[in-house]
Amino acid sequence: MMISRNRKSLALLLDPDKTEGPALADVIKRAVDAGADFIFTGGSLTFNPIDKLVLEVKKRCSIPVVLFPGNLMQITDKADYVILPSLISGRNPELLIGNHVIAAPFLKKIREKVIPAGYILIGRGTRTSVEYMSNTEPIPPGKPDIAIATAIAGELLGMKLIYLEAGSGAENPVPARVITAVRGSLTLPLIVGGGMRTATAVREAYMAGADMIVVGNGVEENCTLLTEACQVRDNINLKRKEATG
Ligand code: 1GP
Repeated sequence: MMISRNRKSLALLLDPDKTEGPALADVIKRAVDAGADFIFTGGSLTFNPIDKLVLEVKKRCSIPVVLFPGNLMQITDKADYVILPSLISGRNPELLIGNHVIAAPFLKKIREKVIPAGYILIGRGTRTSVEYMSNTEPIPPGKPDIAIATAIAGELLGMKLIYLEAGSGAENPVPARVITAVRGSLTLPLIVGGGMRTATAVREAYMAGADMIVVGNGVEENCTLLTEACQVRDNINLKRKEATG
């Protein structure tokens, strides 16, 4: 499994529509220098073939590439892993099962790469692209019980991880109390992303229980975020190792 509850990890999200040419080379170099564990690719819109970005990243570094498809146009067999998200916080049947049925014959050929994930949106201010494009309501941030019940349902349905999402570019990240509540109710690994722009936000999310953190927009806005986030990850992993002997 690409993600574990025993070790914190950090992923950089590359939006395929924003990243080309020298900017791509630069951000990949920063990811390598910082020691990012994974590079996620995917986004709300599709201007370029996702294969092109995946192959470009793989040409430039050995960081495992994880496909995180925003829609059916973003399916490829070139990534190392493919997250198959079901938007279980929403009630849009296409994002719960419809798109999965369409993609299934293709995904069957790369079955060993596919990781079914319960994808849970938490509302964090202004409506995000993922809320609008998915045509779903996020879970209100003040309702951790609903987030917990949704995550447990995902685990019982056989998902292999839960992804708590504030939405790319969200005004605020998922609140720490929601992360803690969800993590404590699960045996699955927990990914948290959306709206993390500072090392402090990354630390808070890890300390609250995130096993993997995904950063995207924050890396574009703050060129030291990737390095700082990886340092936070390493410090927590080191302390945990020392504590467990
Ligand atoms: C999106 O959680 C990720 O799935 C990243 O969000 O771009 O806000 O960091 P940001």
